Parts: sequence; structure tokens; C-alpha cells
Amino acid sequence: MILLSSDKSSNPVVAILMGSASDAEIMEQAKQILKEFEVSCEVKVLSAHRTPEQTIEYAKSAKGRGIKVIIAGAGGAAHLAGVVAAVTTLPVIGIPVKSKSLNGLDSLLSMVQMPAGIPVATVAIDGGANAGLLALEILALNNPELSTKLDAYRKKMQEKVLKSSV
Ligand code: RP5
Repeated sequence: MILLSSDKSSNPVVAILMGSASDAEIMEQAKQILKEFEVSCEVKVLSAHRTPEQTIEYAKSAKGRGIKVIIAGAGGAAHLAGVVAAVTTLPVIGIPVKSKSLNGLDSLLSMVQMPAGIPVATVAIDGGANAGLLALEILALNNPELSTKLDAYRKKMQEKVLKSSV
């Protein structure tokens, strides 16, 4: 199921932005990871190209509204994460979404090659889950409970991998 509606729980600390509703399936991976760790988020469709003013307004006001990390996914000429990062000093995690024409190489290169001064932490093409986990790792720097949960998640993953040996 693809969930696009905002998390209604109070005080979202992560913003999940996507350039188009067509990115939702990938962004949902990030949302599910946050949900698993009971971290509240809000989800918005905002485009660097189609809604530039609203995108900038949103990014500029995010810190003041209590957002701590922004995850931004876009495909093709994928400027969303960079534009958002340009107007906030919140950490911005970019997800290059696989495109129809160039399989996401265009998205990756548009997003990853930021000029010095405006960082975007770009994850893999369609790397929604890792974007969610990276956001959690950033939040865990000031949250021992979350840090412990992340350690447990890692341990469980390791056990699963080891058990899969035949
Ligand atoms: C980008 O263009 C979006 O992030 C999306 O990945 C891509 C295609 O958008 P649609 O034409 O499907 O709306 O802005």
C-alpha cells in the first residue's frame, strides 16, 4: 500500500518530501522505517521545478516547526534535495529515484554532485530504506533510546544474515 498522507501524530521530526506522487513507492520505504522506530514524520509532495516557491517556503520554515532531518526524493533532473538544502541548515538526505529514461543515473548525478557549501547526503538509487535509517542515526545522536533500538536492529539483521548460510 502506498501511503501519502502525513503522519498525524504530533510534532513530526522528520520531513519526507518527494518531487511527484509518482515517487511515493520509494518514499514509503523511508516512512515505514521511521514508523518501525516510532519516529513521527510528515510527508509532502513538493517539486523544485513545478512548485519552487512552495518548496522554498516549506524548507525555510521546517527548522522552526521542529523538523530535525529532511529526506527528499526526486527523479530525472532531481534538484529537490539540493534546492531544499540551499535554504536550510537541517541535514538533508537525498534519494535519487529511478527514472524511466535513464534508470536513475540522471537522478543520481543531479543529486549527488552538490557544490561545496551545500551538502546533500545522497543514498543509493531508490534507497528509501537507507534514507530512513540514516535519518534515525542522526536523530539517535541526541536520543539514547533510539540509539539502543538501532543497535538492536543491526544485531537482528546480522543474525538473519548468518542464519541464511546453508
Ligand atoms: C521529478 O520528476 C519527480 O521527482 C519524479 O521522479 C519525476 C517524474 O515526475 P512525474 O512526471 O511522474 O510527475 O520531478
